[in-house]
Amino acid sequence: MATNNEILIIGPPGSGKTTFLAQLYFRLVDKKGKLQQASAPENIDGIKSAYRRLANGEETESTPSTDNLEVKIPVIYEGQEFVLHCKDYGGEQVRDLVALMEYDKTWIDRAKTNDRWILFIRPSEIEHRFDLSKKGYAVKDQKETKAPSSGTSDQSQFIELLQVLLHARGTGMKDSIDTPRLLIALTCWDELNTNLRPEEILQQKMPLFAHFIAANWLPGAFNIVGISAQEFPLKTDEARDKYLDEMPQNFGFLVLDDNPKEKDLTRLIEKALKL
Ligand SMILES: Nc1nc2c(ncn2[C@@H]2O[C@H](COP(=O)(O)OP(=O)(O)OP(=O)(O)O)[C@@H](O)[C@H]2O)c(=O)[nH]1
Ligand SMILES: [Mg+2]
Repeated sequence: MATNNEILIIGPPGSGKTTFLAQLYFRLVDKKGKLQQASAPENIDGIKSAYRRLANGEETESTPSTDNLEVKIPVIYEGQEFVLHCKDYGGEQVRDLVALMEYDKTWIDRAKTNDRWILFIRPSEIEHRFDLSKKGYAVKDQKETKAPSSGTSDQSQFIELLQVLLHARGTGMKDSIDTPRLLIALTCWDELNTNLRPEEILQQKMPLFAHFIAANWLPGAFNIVGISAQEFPLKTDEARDKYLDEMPQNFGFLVLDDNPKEKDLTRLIEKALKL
């Protein structure tokens, strides 16, 4: 089946979508990475404010849930020119897909027209699963045994999210999935302080989800990478000054098989295109 180059970034609130898109834009404009801006952007409504904020050393603001903004940038990659087309939307929409188990036309279109999905998961925010091998039956703590407030665990919510989107797209799960290609991006990697590889972190934090992916996607149709688009939190004056002085485009890295600290953030898009 032919696979188009349309990319859908899927991520719940606070998973780092807007920060990544703004940092990506800095890199494209700089023209030092694998993907480079080819001509003036057609539309960057989705990242204008984040771009400005980062340039001032400030964090991005949460995108309002009703926002659906365009990011359309003509780029050149391996000698070929095409328009990189992504959307920035409020992550609340993704949360609602799972909570309400329903989708509107916007999400049907998104699921159908994009053959390459990048799923943003922020592992530092994934709640720890209950590990019987470390606990045993004897220790029973009332606080710990009460049901999580969200009902189902974080990892089952990510499974449900992919099931909802596959349903919206009309992709069955009887046969292994070839398209949509799936790139799982573990975001805010700096928060993990780890030397483990992305697939090891996914296995450790979300074993059920990792199993779901391996069982349903063809081996070459998915991949797992780490990303830190911002490189460190911008919570202190010192951190903000560093961003101001050294410029946002000098921060951020990817954790890839061929480079555990790849500074070229445009390679996240390359990874999605090469799947
Ligand atoms: N430490 C660290 N923080 C990050 C990184 N990327 C984003 N953040 C922070 O994470 C928070 C959420 O980032 P956003 O880019 O706004 O997330 P979003 O997915 O667009 O969220 P919504 O717009 O609410 O859907 C912000 O406070 C960012 O500063 C990173 O690489 N490292
Ligand atoms: Mg956002």
